[in-house]
Amino acid sequence: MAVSDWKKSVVYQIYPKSFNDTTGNGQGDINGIIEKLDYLKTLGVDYLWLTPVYRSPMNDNGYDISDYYEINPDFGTKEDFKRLLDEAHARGIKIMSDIVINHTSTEHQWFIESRQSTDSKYRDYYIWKDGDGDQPPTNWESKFGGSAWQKDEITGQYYLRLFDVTQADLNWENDSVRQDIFDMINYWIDFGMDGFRFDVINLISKGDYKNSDDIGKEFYTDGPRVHEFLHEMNRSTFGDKEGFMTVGEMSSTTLEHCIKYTKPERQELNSVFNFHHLKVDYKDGEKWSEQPYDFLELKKILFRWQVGIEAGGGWNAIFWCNHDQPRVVSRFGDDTTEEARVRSGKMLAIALHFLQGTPYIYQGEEIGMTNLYFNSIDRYRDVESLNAYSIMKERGISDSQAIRILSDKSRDNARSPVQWDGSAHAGFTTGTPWIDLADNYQHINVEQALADKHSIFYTYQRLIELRHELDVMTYGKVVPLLEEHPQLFAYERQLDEELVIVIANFSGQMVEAPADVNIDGEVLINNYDSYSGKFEPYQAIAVKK
Ligand code: TEU
Repeated sequence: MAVSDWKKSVVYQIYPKSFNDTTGNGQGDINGIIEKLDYLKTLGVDYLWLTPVYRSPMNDNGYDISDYYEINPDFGTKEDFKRLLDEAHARGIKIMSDIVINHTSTEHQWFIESRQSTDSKYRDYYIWKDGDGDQPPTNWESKFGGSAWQKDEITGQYYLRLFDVTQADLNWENDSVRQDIFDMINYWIDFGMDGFRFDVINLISKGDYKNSDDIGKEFYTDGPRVHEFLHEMNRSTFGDKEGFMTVGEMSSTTLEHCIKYTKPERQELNSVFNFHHLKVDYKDGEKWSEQPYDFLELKKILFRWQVGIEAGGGWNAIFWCNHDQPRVVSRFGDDTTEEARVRSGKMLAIALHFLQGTPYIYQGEEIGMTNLYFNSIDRYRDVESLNAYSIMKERGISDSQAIRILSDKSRDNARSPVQWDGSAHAGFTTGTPWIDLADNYQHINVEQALADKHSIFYTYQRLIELRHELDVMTYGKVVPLLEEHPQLFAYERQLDEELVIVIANFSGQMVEAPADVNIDGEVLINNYDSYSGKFEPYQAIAVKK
């Protein structure tokens, strides 16, 4: 059942390169997505978000765009994309595309012209500065490691690149840059898109270019003109399109800013991703560390955002996984036995999907795909992981420790091919996949999941149905429960007379039911057949009072 209210929708994220290959070249393509639309319809999702499929040298797998108006031939053609839209729409599924406008590839025509001379018409499309003596203009660091400034030999100036050296930051202060971007967005709206995901959109407004005590974040995160720029973008592009879905990816943002980004009357965006809850396994803020996750901190952060966004009149996106994150069942669940994987996979789904905001499911999450446990650096493909590996080695971390850290944290964990069946390469390709698969595809795959009515897949399917049916899941107030409990994650949703209670045991042990929580009522979902009065390992239950 498709829903007309965007707030009741559930989004499924597709990483096309790893979704389904129809040509045998080892990389997924747009036709591969079309082939699986019936599967996605069975799951019941309302929107698909595709990570970038535009022309790109693929140094950052498409987040380095060299032509916003063309489709990367590795993925197919514009006609294929048009057919995807039509075929999806015929099934009541809408499509969101990814808009990457903080930076372009250095192979984009604007940058090629920009770097030629300080007089180029496009010079001011990017951020060029003189060095400080023989040092870069400031001490800012790239999010992918190294200085955030790259010296260019042609003019001797440096350009800013917050990500890879081949991803140059655009200069949003320039009116022509904004106009060209808005024209491009309007082109894709006219093409038939139903929504957009905006990449690192809270980094577009740079403030002062000064040395930082940190890596520079404070000068460009939620920068001085960001709300003005987003409002202008909204007014110049999608703002008046009824039901158009927009989500902004916000790097290191704050609750206060996210309320502003999403409060409808401010006319900026519909919803936001923030990542604070996914840093609970960073040691002192360092991603590339070995650190068990902090459960109490996870709850604290999620609830702070749940309650805060609602009180401020904003809107959240809720998610465990995306193409930049390790697999959640390996991270906050337990993939060490088949029983634990299935139980904890379902538990994580239930714990998340009753929260407030728009739920996102990342490809493969619905069948409980796991991390990859690659044992050598040659198996990694991701630019961030490869840079992190070199930096760890330079810092004297041993090879085995660096590999252990990557196997927990690398973005490649999310980027291996979707496991469709137990045949060669999990049915993803007839050729050689661009990245290795997890070894477990013979028993963890879509074919198996569909055949087993107790699989994780059917938990996701049921959760989507419930969200469509029960207003309380969308509009209910969130009331955190048992905030200090070391194993249970619990909350209520309340809407008028309706009350739903959700309790999830994040541990692999039996947990006594706390005296102050009563879960009598109509069981909406339970990942065990019954409830004994105690919570079984990874048990999760939602009841309606
Ligand atoms: O990611 C934004 C971002 O900040 C990432 O660096 C993320 O925090 C990191 O991968 C986690 O360690 C977006 C895209 O989702 C990502 O795939 C791109 O590489 C990045 O922007 C640059 O476009």
